[in-house]
Amino acid sequence: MSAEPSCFRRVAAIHDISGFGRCSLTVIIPTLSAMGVQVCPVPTAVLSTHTGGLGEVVMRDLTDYILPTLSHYKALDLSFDAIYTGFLGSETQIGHCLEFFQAFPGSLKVVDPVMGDHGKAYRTCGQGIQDRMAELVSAADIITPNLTEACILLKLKYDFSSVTHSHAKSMLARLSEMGPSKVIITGVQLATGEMANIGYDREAGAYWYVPCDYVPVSYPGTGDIYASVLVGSLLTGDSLSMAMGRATSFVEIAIKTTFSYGTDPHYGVMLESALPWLTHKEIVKNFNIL
Ligand code: PXL
Repeated sequence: MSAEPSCFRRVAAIHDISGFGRCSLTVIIPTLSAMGVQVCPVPTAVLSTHTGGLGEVVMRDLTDYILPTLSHYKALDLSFDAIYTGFLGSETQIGHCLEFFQAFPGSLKVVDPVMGDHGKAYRTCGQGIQDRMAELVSAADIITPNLTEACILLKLKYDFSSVTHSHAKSMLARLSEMGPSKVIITGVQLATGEMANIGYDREAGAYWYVPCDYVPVSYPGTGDIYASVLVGSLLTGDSLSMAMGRATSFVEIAIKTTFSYGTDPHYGVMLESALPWLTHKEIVKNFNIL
């Protein structure tokens, strides 16, 4: 049997799977698949729903699944174009992600340091996880924190309602100094009044921002969808700014579609109706120099 041609991309996705509420692996797998990228899920936990307000969650921890799975993949001599990590339930799981990174040094290492939102750390994310997440970030090539998570990583107090261009650039540069050569911060209210996703490519020496329309509702899972489109775009040839443009447009379409139906925000975005957009490969140029 021959290996698959190298133009076909493969990602190991180390995240939880939440059955209802459209976040983590339930949105990551379809998003990357629609972009032509194979996802090999490495579930860290199985939950009945996300933890964002749907009552008593049923959860089964899968920490002891991660390293034996890594051994199996090594025995099979598999390779991955990217290792992509997200919501992690414990410091031990973060250590296992570091082992995955070490086992596949040639893979793109993408860390979505899921720790909180709206200025607050998630209930499940104590100081131990926050410290260990900083270690995982140091080993990453690309990170995609939201503004809350960026503040946690930089040990900044989340007290600014808007961010000047120079402050935005300094946060991106300081996060990059921790290790990753590409840094995105999502959901930043710029001092110009625009809501934007901002990014820095250290190798290109370039700072970018992609404005997004404000919608007065927040949905779980949009960070997972954003990072998945970003990974899919980068793996299929986009530059960082193009990938940011594609990811922002797609999340915006999914959010606006969902908002137009007025559904319960806890149910997440109506990803299924937005997915066909991802199969178009049109050029994106909705990015600006920061
Ligand atoms: O989308 C991030 C996420 C992932 N996994 C679980 C979550 C959340 C956000 O709330 O609860 C279980």
